[in-house]
Amino acid sequence: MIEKTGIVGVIGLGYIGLPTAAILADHGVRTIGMDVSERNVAAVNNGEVPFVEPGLREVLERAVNSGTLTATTQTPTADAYIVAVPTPFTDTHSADLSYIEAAADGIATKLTGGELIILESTSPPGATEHMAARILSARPDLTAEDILVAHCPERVLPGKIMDEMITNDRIIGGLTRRAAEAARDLYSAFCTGEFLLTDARTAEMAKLTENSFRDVNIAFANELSVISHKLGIDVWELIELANHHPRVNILQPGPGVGGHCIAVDPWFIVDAAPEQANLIRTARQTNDAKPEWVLGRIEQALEAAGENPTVALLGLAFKANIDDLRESPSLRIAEKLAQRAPGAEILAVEPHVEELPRALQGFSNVALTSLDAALAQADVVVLLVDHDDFKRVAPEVLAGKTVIDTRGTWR
Ligand code: SAJ
Repeated sequence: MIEKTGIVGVIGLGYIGLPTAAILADHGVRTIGMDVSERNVAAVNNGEVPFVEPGLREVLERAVNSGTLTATTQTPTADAYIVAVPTPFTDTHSADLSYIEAAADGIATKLTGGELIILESTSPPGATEHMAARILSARPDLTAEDILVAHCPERVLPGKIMDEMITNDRIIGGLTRRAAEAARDLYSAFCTGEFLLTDARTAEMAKLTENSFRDVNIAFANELSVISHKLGIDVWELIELANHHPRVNILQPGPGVGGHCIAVDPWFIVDAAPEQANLIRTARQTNDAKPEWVLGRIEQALEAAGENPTVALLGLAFKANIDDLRESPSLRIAEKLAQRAPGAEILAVEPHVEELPRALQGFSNVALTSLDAALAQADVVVLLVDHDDFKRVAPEVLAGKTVIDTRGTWR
């Protein structure tokens, strides 16, 4: 990277881009964040975080107040760019690279030669090469040697981003060795983890592999839970026992897999190698089928409960102790139940949201209630998310009710 402006441009100020920009700036690097949303940009310039992430606000405020971080809706002129935009998947489960392409088009207009461009967005194999080719096709005056391009996938856990972004090891995949080294030098401004240099395709695949590993392991646990239910075995005891083996470490079953990472990323591998990725595809299908299996159990319980039963659904978020509803299996279960059981009164309990999520609005049989109110009225209680608030429910409160505990929280 050639030093001209001393500025790093972070493209996309979402769950990853904003913490990255704030941490870089907080470590003294002059940073300009770019986002297409004027509202987000205005919030950031006021030191406000447009989503929930512990510890981010303090760092952002410090960076904005010291003047090292500003936000804009225009691609800035910079020595280095970090692209952290969404890579959603299409209806056919292939990656939608349009946000990366838009970022590349914006960056291309600003280059003078010697810049470092890092793709952080989770991407299918080949996306970094695609981004570089797109930039160069917009700038025929530049050659591949004039820009340094690398893929450095983010691997931070929502809820722990501010710690993990600094302490996690970083995989750095350069299109060239020189690009990987330049990216390593940039991250060394704040990252205390180990730097693992490789090529861009391997780095892309490493990130997808980590999330697929988890998805396959959860699918195994979910399949075990369905088998155990059929055989009258407590799956949580079963897994606990098996995990005493020194080389066995099975994850936990649940109502399905949610969020924008583990429920999405394995499909990028399937899309890249459809003939070969059979286990990974089957794991995705197994986890995606779990909400329907839980629904079947709830429907059976409601039938047994008689006329106009009341059911409490505890938790709508995609996992414990967060407010994130993206790809949430619990929300999907609530929505389908609202459609399929119009005679039942559904009491949804989600302590981390203020109002009924949009997907559930418009159903006259669904209300958002407190935990106590739901437990007082329900004939059937379904635990969908293992929020700490739910762990404290006393067994006496559940006596006489049909309980479906999809997380093994009340065992
Ligand atoms: N889940 C289970 N059983 C388990 C563990 C998780 O059913 O034993 C479910 C959760 O309830 C949730 C889903 O899986 O619905 C995903 O939750 P998670 O905590 O496993 O992961 P995410 O999606 O919050 O974050 C993952 C992390 N990846 C890995 O741990 C390999 C994180 O480090 C990544 O940075 C993130 O994906 C990402 O952005 O890709």
